[in-house]
Amino acid sequence: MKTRKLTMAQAIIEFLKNQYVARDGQERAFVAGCFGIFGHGNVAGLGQALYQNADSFRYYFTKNEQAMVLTAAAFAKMNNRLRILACTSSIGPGATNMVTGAATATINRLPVLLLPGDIFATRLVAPVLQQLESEHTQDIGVNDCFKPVSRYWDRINRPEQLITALPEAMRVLTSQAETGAVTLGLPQDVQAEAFDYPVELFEKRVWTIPRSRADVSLLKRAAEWIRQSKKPLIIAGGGVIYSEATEQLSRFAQQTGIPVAETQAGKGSLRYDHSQALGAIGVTGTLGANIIGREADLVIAVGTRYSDFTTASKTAFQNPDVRFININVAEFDAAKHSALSLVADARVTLEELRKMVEGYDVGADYRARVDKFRAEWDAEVDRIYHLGHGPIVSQGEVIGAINEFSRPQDVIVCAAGTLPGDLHKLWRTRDPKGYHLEYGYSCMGYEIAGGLGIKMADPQREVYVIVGDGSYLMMAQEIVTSIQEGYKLTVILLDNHGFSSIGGLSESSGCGGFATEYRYRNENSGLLNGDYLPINFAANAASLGAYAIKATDLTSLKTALAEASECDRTTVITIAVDREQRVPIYESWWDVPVAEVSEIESVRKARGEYEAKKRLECYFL
Ligand SMILES: Cc1ncc(C[n+]2csc(CCOP(=O)(O)OP(=O)(O)O)c2C)c(N)n1
Ligand SMILES: [Mg+2]
Repeated sequence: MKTRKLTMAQAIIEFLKNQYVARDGQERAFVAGCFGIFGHGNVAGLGQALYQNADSFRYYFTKNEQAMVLTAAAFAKMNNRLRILACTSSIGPGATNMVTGAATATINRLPVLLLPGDIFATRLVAPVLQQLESEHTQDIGVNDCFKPVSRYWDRINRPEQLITALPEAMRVLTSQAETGAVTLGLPQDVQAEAFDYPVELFEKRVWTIPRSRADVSLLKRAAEWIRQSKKPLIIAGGGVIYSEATEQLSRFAQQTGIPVAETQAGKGSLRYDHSQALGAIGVTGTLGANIIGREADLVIAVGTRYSDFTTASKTAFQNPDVRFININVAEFDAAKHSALSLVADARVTLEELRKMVEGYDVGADYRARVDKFRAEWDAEVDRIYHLGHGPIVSQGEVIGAINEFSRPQDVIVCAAGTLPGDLHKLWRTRDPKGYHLEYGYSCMGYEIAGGLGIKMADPQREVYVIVGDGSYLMMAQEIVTSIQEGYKLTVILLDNHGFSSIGGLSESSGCGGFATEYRYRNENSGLLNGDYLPINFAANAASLGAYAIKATDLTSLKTALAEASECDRTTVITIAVDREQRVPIYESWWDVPVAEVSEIESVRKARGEYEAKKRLECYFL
């Protein structure tokens, strides 16, 4: 057997450089490089291997370990999961900082490869700096925290364990059904140990991404169900976009007349002005999608995991005879709602089904109804885009100004607060990759870190990061990395003195917006209801190296957007928005339990309303 003597860390990098994926005959290198922060747990091992490979495998110096995983997740999402970044950290806090990023990736079904350092396998020098000790075992450490948030987890206690671990890691990372965070804990001593690895481990390997077809008899039954349906609805999830099935979906919808509603991850599956596009569905859905969903006798869900925002906490589908057909690469998701499960790729399945239902049409009345909803929604978006609210502008107007300024191929990115809901309803998407919401984990701090990953994936597009003041305060430091690497972002920061979203939720559950505003502590009341804190966001962004602009109204916002598009480095535009001017909910509901007993009258009232809505939740057995 021919072998190559490498350290365990060198072997990992050598292996990663030679991994490729192919789909539809198109081949590409899978791992685009490695993000990291060095500490004693990785600098001499993996750090040495990265240093040695710096010309052929790019290393990026991030500023926070959680952020780098979010950047990697966004990069994978933008690449439709066909290209990833690895992330390395030291042991201890560097590693556990990545846990939130791992959860974000796994929940959103996005591949990231995490390489945290780990405690000494030899154990003699324990406890090493930052080691978690246990009285009952020496076989535990903080990297065990990654187990529930990883789709594959391993600890490489001997260098030769890589020979079986690395192919497993790749299998999961490239699996469209199983993908998520893959974590390999790398003990700091083993990273530096050499082994005679078989040369085959480092040969070019191409992982084919299949387009799996559905079971033929189930497909026939699905076609029958479609033919029998009078009020069908398609729900397009992220799987439509990952599978690059948007054209097939468009054809299917046009041919049959079946309207299409979109989840957060699925938004962009159709252009906003497509004849069958009803826009967003669920808690943050449009009126048309929510009414059609409520009455639907057949829901064809493509590539969605049916989050509570999509199902309006299981209240969205009220037709007692409603049936579900789920097209999904993951058996787990395909089985939800007792559906007819088509465990298959969206693109091939939509095309096969379309041919099988030729001649079927929803009928003129249903088509007309969809047209009417679409026209009404267009008018509603126009109304909100041009509300004329003052003196402080509304969030909807800011969204409108960005949408009207941006080019179709540009990307809007967001993750948490009131913005995701407003964007889901209002953003007019003109490109399948133009709308990037991390709404699986809704992780505050994803916005700027994620924006960086998007820009790295496709530098030709302008990336508009729209971020609340709360989320900005949680994690803005990747502005520095964006400037370091020359990946320009346009960040629009909406200042509403704290948490409009959770503040609103607090009010509607009877808690009066308690502790959701950035205010001084009031010495008399003892509460945080003094004056607003004087936070200067523009100065903060400028101090990180960004070009900062303070906009005060829509006119200055538009001028700032134009200025930002001319600027070659990351630009942060700040604008105050009226936290009380909210975009309405369009006949939907979200289950947030209200206290069953309370001394406060507003809570008791909220509980009464809560119980009435709760009764609408369905089991779909
Ligand atoms: C890391 C993290 N912590 C807490 C939350 C819960 N949460 C959701 S939205 C929100 C407030 C967001 O504030 P901001 O970004 O200013 O947006 P706004 O609500 O004002 O629109 C919080 C705390 C979260 N999603 N992520
Ligand atoms: Mg805010």
